This record gives sequence, structure tokens and C-alpha cells, in this order.
Amino acid sequence: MPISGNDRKVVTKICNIIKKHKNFLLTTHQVPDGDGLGCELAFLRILKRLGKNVFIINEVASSQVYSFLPGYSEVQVAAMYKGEKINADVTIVFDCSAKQRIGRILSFVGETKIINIDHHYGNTFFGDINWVSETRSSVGEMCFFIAKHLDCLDKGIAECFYVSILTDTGSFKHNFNVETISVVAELLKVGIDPEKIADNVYHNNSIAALNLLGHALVNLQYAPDLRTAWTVLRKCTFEKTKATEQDSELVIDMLQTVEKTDFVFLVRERNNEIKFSLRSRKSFNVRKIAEHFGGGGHDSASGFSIKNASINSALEKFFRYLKERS
Ligand SMILES: [Mn+2]
Repeated sequence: MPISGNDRKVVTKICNIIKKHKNFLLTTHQVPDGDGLGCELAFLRILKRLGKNVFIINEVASSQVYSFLPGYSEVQVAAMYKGEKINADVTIVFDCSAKQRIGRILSFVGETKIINIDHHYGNTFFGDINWVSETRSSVGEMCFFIAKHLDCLDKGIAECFYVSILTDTGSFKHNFNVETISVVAELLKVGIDPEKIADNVYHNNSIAALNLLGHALVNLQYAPDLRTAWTVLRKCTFEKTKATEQDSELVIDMLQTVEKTDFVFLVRERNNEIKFSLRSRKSFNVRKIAEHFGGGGHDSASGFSIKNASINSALEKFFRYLKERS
């Protein structure tokens, strides 16, 4: 079992808390990705099997491409939620480096015990219990050990964890190691169909998402001196294409294929902020750049926002910094 003594201790602690309590709230960062959602859905199944009440709520809806995962339709979205206050005993926050990153879900959390499970650098240890492991590919890879400890692993749960690992490693292109593969081996033994999962995740793009990609690629920019490529997605482009925030994942994936780059980035216009998503090529560290602007993430994938700025002024600020440090 590829888990250290320290990790084993915290897994045991988390499992004891799970056994002791009845009502659980699960959430992840504001725009849920395959990792965060995979963990939520895996835990929905695990906790239900243990006879617990489970409620999942996220700031925004997750991509439809994950709708094949068990329990997908049970995920609530904050803006649509009209129910009463959620009285959970325990809130589990997946894949989130800081408490503010769960957005308005904070107001639902109330006085519950918080379990923080994450793999980002710079996690603020905001939970009552914190399990942070930066060397893990995904939170799904970590949560696998909890499922195993609770003796709950089944095919549905294994599918969720596989989606976490598959998407957070960019289909096994980055951020994984021999320990990741040994977890994947265990998931395969449970009988998951990786071909079916990959087909669902990657061959399931909406027309809106592809139209958004079209806009993004037409406006592709390249700076040879900084060895970077980028594109901008304006609010009106999202409106015109009817694409969602999550649909921009496809844009980021394509940006990473641009030749002669050390890193690439996507700029998105949100209500009162300009959001930058950075991806490195080779060993270039984009976390340090994001941290300069108050953001964070991983060495190879990071992000930050500049508030109350126009796209042009945010880009100007960003390039000024890049030129200074180069
Ligand atoms: Mn993750």
C-alpha cells in the first residue's frame, strides 16, 4: 500500500470522524473540475453506503461531460438552491487551497467541523482536520485511501477516482508518479472501463464549447521573446457562444499544444475581475508567477485574478511583471 505513516494516521482520523457523524456537506472550489467533482461523487456513494445523509453543493454547475458518473444529478448549485440552511455535522472540502475558494458555499458551512483534503501548494490549512499532500496527482488519488480504509471501494467509486486522476494529470501527461499508477492499478482491478471513461470525458464536447474554442483560437497571441502564447475570452464571447466557464478547459488544453512556448495562459473576463489561468511547458514554474499576483496552484498549473481592472490594464500589468523577471 503506497501510503506513508503520517498519511495513514490522518486517513484513520478522517475515517473516525466519518464514522462518528451523520450529516455531511461536500463541496469543492468554485468552478468544479474533474478532480473536485470526482471526489464529491465518490464520497456521496461512500457516505450513503455507510448510512449517512449527504448533501453536495457547489458554486456553479460542473461540466455535462461528467454526467455519466454516478450521482451527478444530485449535485446542487448555490444559485439554484432554494432549500433551508444545511445543518451538517461535517463539511468535507476537496481540492481547495483556501476557504474563500469555495465561494458562497461558505455561508452554508456554518458551525460544522471542516475536513480539508487537498494537493495544492500553499494550502492554508483552514480545516479542523487537514490532509494536504502536494506530491499526489489529484485529491482523488488521496481519497482512494479513505475509501479503501472504510472498505467501500466499488466500481462506481473507482470510476469517480479515475476521473479525478485522469483529468488532473491531463490524461497522464503530467503530475503523476509511480504511486499514482499503483492507485490506478487498484482502480482497474475493481473493473472500471478506462476506454469508456476517456470517451465520455474527452469525446463529448458541446457545440457551445467548440464554438468558444473557435473564438479563442482565432484570437490566439504569441510573444516569441517571452516564449508564451495566450488568448482572451471576453464576457460577450461566453454570451454569444452560450459556453460555460468550464468549457474554457478545452481552450487551455489546446493552448498547451502551441510550439516554442515555456508557458501559456488564458485570460477570462468575469464580472469585476480578470482571471488568468497559467500552464507550464516542460519545467517552467507558473506557480511562482501566480503567487506574485496573489494566486497559487501547482508548479505546472496555476491561476490568479486581478480585481477591478480592464482586460488591457490587467494584461499590461502582467506583461510588465514578466518582462521585469525575465
Ligand atoms: Mn486537483
